[in-house]
Amino acid sequence: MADVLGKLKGAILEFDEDAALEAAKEAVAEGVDPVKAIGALAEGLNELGEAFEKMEVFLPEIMLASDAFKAALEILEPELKKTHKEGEKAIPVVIGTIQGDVHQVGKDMVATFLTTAGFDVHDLGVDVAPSRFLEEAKKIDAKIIAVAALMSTTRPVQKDLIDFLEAKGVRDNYIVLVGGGVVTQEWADEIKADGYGQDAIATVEIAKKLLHVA
Ligand code: B12
Repeated sequence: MADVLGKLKGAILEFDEDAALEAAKEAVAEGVDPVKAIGALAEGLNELGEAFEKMEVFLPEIMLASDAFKAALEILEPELKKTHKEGEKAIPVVIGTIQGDVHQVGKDMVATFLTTAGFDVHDLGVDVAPSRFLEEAKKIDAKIIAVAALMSTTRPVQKDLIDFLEAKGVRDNYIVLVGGGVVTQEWADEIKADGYGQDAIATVEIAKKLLHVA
């Protein structure tokens, strides 16, 4: 198993979509835990992020690696969903990456894990305006609004969303969860978010805890 996990991570580090697809198929064939397999992909992308910071790799390579990640995730998702328990009432969640920010991969991972855990996830994609979050939340009668921000320039827009909900008099109708690379528990506390998810698994746990369904 360690070998397949290494291949998944390696494929991302080499921004090789074909290799990522092969490794994902191998992981499925070998019955590797999909959570571990997706974790290996994420580890690769985060390591590449560190290399990007040191200017050892550049944006085009990061884009290729993200595409490889998404392609492999598609293969692994059905395996993850097999662990989903039927019969639970699906709690509606709206998720998206905040306005000005096009980072998608981590938010997609969170959406996948929440879906697998039995939530009814409505993914608004990336670059989502605060008003759009509220519009969708009202439409589907969401219990949770989950908002990603990956950059220090877009993190403040998470606060704008909370302020917007407050101004509209609907703040208490929703559990607001924040996450993404630049987000911390301190930031979540500062902007009075209801919860912070450090990663996809932690987000599922905090969502269930706040809904008292854990
Ligand atoms: C991949 C990537 C890109 C890809 C995104 C492709 C895509 N479709 O997603 C591309 C190449 C497009 C890109 C573009 C840019 N990027 Co970029 N990118 C990254 C990189 C390398 C990895 C992010 C990633 O996917 N990580 C893997 C996932 C699995 O991890 P994650 O996102 O953190 O998600 C986990 C948790 O955070 C959490 N989580 C995530 N979302 C949510 C949501 C909720 C609700 C919750 C509870 C939890 C949660 O769970 C996830 C799973 O465990 C990061 C480096 C880094 N260290 O983050 C830079 C990084 C985020 N990018 C950065 C920058 C600056 C940019 C650009 C401005 C670059 C440029 N000069 O053009 C543009 C931004 C354009 C824009 N307007 O948004 C900076 C931000 C710096 C800062 N602090 O502000 C970073 C940190 C790199 C750096 N050190 O300089 N980028």
